[in-house]
Amino acid sequence: MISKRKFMAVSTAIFITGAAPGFSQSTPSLKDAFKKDFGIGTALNNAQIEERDPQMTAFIARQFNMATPENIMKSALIHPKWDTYDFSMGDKLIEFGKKHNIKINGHTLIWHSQLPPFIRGIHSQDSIRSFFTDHIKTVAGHYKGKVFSWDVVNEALNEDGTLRKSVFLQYLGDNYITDAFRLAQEASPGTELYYNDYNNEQPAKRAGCIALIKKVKEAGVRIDGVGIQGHWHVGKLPLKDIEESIIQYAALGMKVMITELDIDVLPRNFQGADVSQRMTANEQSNPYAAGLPDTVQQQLAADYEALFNLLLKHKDKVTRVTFWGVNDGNSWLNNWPIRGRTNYPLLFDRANQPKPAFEKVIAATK
Ligand code: 9MR
Repeated sequence: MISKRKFMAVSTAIFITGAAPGFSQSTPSLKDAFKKDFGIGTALNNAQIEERDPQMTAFIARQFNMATPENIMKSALIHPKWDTYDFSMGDKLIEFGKKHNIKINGHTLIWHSQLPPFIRGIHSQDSIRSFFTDHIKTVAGHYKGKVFSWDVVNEALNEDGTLRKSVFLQYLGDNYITDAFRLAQEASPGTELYYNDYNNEQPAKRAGCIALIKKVKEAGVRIDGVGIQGHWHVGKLPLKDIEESIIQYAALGMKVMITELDIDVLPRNFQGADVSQRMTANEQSNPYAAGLPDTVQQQLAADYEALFNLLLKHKDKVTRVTFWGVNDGNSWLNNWPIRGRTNYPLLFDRANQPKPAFEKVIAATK
């Protein structure tokens, strides 16, 4: 018989090598470790929502208590034609959430990107207004009482804090954000309503975000929280800006969330997550295809540790931290801003084994 001490030694060795099959059974659970602090979420892709791999399903259910659909609720997919909505995948996600005790954050009602193709043929204010109103009423109405929260408006700001010249701003004017929150509230009164963006921890964009929140509130319309997406780069986490933003957003009565967390380890010449921005591949652009060097692995772990220490310091204001993908293999950063690279931005490797960053994040709770 194996003694308890020996068992601990063996499992610690396995933890370090991360090689044992089935090891995930003894991996600590993020959602449990942070139970008293904030919710722990992940983005889910189609295969995960459809439970194509039972081990993946069990892993998700063990690690996370909140989830955001990575793509399936975006307007291009859920509202493919003027009069046609497709709720099939979204409904599966709701079932997934119920079955595994995972709260769903709807993503997203109003976004300038991933719009249905028919929008390009519309050039009248009335038609854009009808699309906007029907879309919010129908989608938020369909998921009334089923999603915990909505990212009502996503990425409406430019880097300098001004409003992005989206189709909505162009045709509906600068009250469209307030209108979106009002419509969402009417269609789904019990649901938390958020504004979500990347780089909105940066001072200029943060100021724009604060102005946006104030404008909605001053119109007497409900807004419950703000999502800082958190697409950051290894060795360059803007911790001071993040802290300042948490404090300032919370001072407006907002719940603060990190909604799409990942830490890019590959070369990049700009910050943020504008999906229309791309880079051209060259010989240096995919340096870690054969594995992540230990120095970068340790830097990634140190970044995650510092970030979670900061988030725990402000756990009275931070309500959720959502990773943008379950494991490194799922991450959009393998294909953006250059397709087909090998990135390592999350806490679990391609086999769902915990990385050193995971250990640091769990240790931060102790
Ligand atoms: O991760 C998503 C990726 O699969 C899509 O191709 C991409 C295209 O729109 O959107 C990604 O998710 C984005 C999120 O919806 C909003 N913030 C930035 C995210 C990363 O681009």
